[in-house]
Formats: sequence, structure tokens, C-alpha cells
Amino acid sequence: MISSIKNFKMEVNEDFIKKAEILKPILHESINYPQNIVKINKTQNDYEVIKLKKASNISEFSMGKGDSIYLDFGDHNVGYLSFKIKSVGSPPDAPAHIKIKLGEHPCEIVEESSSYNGAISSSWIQEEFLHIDVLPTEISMPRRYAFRYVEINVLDTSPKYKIVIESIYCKSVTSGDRKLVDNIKCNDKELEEIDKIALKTMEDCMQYVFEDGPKRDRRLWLGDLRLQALTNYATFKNYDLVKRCLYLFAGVTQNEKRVGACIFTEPKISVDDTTLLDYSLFFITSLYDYYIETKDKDTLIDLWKTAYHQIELAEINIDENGLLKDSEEWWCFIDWQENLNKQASCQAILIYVLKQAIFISNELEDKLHKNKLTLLLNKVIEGAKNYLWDSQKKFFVSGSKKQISWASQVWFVLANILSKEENKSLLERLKKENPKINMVTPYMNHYYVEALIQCNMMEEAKEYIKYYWGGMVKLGADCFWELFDPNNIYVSPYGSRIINSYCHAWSCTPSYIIRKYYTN
Ligand code: RAM
Repeated sequence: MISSIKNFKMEVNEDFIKKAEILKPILHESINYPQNIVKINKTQNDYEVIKLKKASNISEFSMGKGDSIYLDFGDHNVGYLSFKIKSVGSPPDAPAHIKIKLGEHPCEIVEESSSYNGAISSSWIQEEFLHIDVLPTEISMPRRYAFRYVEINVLDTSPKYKIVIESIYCKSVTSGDRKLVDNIKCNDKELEEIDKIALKTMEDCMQYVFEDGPKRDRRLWLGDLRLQALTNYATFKNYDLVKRCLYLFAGVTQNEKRVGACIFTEPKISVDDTTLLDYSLFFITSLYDYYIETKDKDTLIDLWKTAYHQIELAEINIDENGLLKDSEEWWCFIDWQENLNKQASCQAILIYVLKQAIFISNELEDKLHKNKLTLLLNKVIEGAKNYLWDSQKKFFVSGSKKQISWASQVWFVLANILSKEENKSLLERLKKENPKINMVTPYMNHYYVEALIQCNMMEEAKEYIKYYWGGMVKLGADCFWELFDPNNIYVSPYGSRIINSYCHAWSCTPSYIIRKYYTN
């Protein structure tokens, strides 16, 4: 469970919020129609969607009590659904009562919503019940949905009439301008396909902020932002949107000016009461990446104080041995792997971030902070080498039970405290020994790919992208998912995969990796 900060209060920096709001993007709109009327069958592996007719034939179907029609829009959409509906038969002598279900993945349509009893709210399930008193009519549904599939189910009309859907469309919205992004050529069809889907994932998550997922949680999360921003630099190049998000995080902070894990933009800009140490630290990484890409020194100067302060807050959790204290609480994210101990990964992230902070302090000629940061960096590297490196097993261990996980090794490779050769053999050993505490999010898998690339294991990184993101493509993904474990398609930290998000920002990074490293 995600825990909240105690005695939460929000601090607002009006100047930063103003700067962020000036950068609020205009959304591009497009009208999209369903492609096919389909049926969805259960198969041995999962579901298959079978075309019955072209969706332009929809008005041929008259539906009475208990009838359903299933539509496939042919691609993922984020937007507003409108439809025209009329009656056939006798004059309608009772309201029409219909259910509309929308899904990014067939499982959301087929599996009963009432069966969901998971850890987060069932209100994320995209299912609406409408009473329609007057027919014919045109209905524009007020909520924004993220979907590819729609089921319209007639709960009741009356014995004397049926309904017909005359037309249906989605007004889709995004702040990403696809015209600005070139297609890639990399002489590898599989990578080109993966890039296309990653780009679509990115596009659909680009709204008034970089959302984590347009179905759920529809918010700006820091860990997600970091990866979206990197991918954005290689694709849409919407620097203003990144800048806006950075100012939002600095504009509304938590107790002690801590950067929160996520931000709400409605009804007004506010920070959530969730706090995650790794996410707070990634404010520095996101600022660092933004500066490397744009050389926008004014923003760097403006936001450096907030960024530096995140290190001061992290430092409180470091003990006399230079180790981040471990905690049973939900204090740090890293991955949705249920049994993961996060101490080692978070220690490595602190090292990774400290190096970026030192770079910034150097750039700003901030000698005082540079010296403090350097001392702290040496202390936490020493701590890691003395207490987290198991020289017998040749793995980094985490927590009191000295857990060996994929995440801890990956983050320590990225923290880069061993020699080049040692890092490489650590990754080789990791693959060979395959500890059972694996990685379940594309977010964590992204960092694994980054670690491979850092060790110049270019072929392995490419093959892994094909194995992991390509695995979702094989299962029919049109956008990349929040969770994916190739060995368990039902994986979900929430108790059911129908609540998982199937267009999730942190999965869009193949476009960044492929475009940066694998195109000519
Ligand atoms: C989930 C979302 C989001 C992520 C957080 C930690 O609620 O999927 O993307 O950043 O967890």
C-alpha cells in the first residue's frame, strides 16, 4: 500500500506556479471512428479479437434487452466519446438503459467489473450506466477515456422497441504534435514496430502534463516524468512541457519543502501526500537531463535550491556507516516487485543522483554545495562498498536479510562505483544466476537496458528490448503497459490486471533507446 506523509501540509511557490501555467499546452484534437464490430474470445493464452463486420455497418444492428455490441477502434485513443442513438419499433414507452464499457485491453471488456476487489479504487474501471429518456438523441459523454475497445450493452428498452446506434466517434486529445516526429529507419523491422508503439504510448500520455497513464492515474508522477522527458528529447522535443512539469513539482512541495511523488492539476495545482525518496531525488535527475538537453541556465538557477534541498532531506536517513536506513514502510518505489527490499537500490540511486548534483553545482559555480556533495558522495560510496557488496557472492545485497535482487544490481551498475569490467561481469552474473526477485515494470526494465548500454553490451540491450517490449507486441499491445512479466501475464500489484494501465508513460523509453543508439 502507498503510505502518506504524516501531518501533511502543502507549501506553494506562487512564482513557480505562474511560470508553469504560462507553459500550459494547447491540446490537438482529432476525430476517430471505430474500425470493426468484433467478438472477443477466450483463448488458451489470453483473448483474441475477431472481426465480424466493418463498423460503418453499425446502424444495421437493432438491440433489445440483453444484447451487446463490441467495437474495436483499431488503435488506442484518449478522448471523449459521442454517439447518435435512435429507437426502432413502437414509440419508446420507457427510457433506454444501457451500459457502456471501455477498455484499453480486451480483459477490461470481458472480465466482470464486479469481480474486482483489489487494492485501489474500482472507480478506475471505465464503465458507465446511462438512462436515456428521449430518443433519438446524440450523447457526448463528459469524461475522458483511454480505450481501444467499447462494449455497448442494452440493459433494457421495453418489449415494444429496440435501439440502434447510428454513429459513434471519439474526439481524441494530446499535446504531442506527431508531425514533428520523424519515422525511424534502423534496418530492423522489429525495432521499428516497437518504436512506433512506444511513440504512440508517449503521445497518448502527453496531455496538460506528462501523465503516467491516461486511464490511471492520469497524474504527473516524478519517476514517470524522468523517463518521458528523456524520450521526449529524442522524439517530440516539447521542452516547454518538461519545463512546466519541473516548475509544478517545485511550485507545490510537501512538508519541509520535500518534492512530492506526484501532482494533481485539478481542481487546482496541488501535490499529493505520497512521498517516495527515489522520486524526490529524481527531481535532480530530471533537472539535470533537461539542462543537458536545453542548456537553459535560467531554469537551472531557479530550481537548483529546490533540487539541492532533496539531498539534504535524503541525508537525514543516512547512518554513521554511510548507509541509507532500511524501512519496512513504502518509502521508496524502485519497482512493483512485491518482495523487493529497496535499501540497496535506493542507496545506488542516491549515488547516481549525487553525481548529477555535483555536475550542476559545478555548472553554477556553487563551490560550497559542491564540496558538501562531494563529501557525501564519498561517504555513501564507502558505505555501499563496505556493507552492501558481498565479495563472496559477488552481488550487492539489500536489507537485514541481505536480499539479492535484479533491481539492486542494475542500480549499482548505473551508480557506477565498480570498474567497467566489474560492472559488465556483474550484469553477466545477474543474467546467469537469475535471482528470483525479478523486475516487473517496464520502468525497472528500462534501467536494466540502460545498464547494459552503459557496459557497452549493445547487442544484449537490443535483444532484451525485443524480448521484453517485443513480448508485449506479440500479445497484441498497441501501446506499452504499466506492468509486464513475460512469465506471468496476470501480474498486477493491485489485485487484478483489469485495473492495470495499458498505455503507461514509463514504458515509452524504447523510442529513446532505439533513436539514440540503434539508428544510423
Ligand atoms: C503507480 C503509477 C505510477 C507510478 C507510481 C509509483 O500508481 O503506475 O506510474 O509512478 O505507481
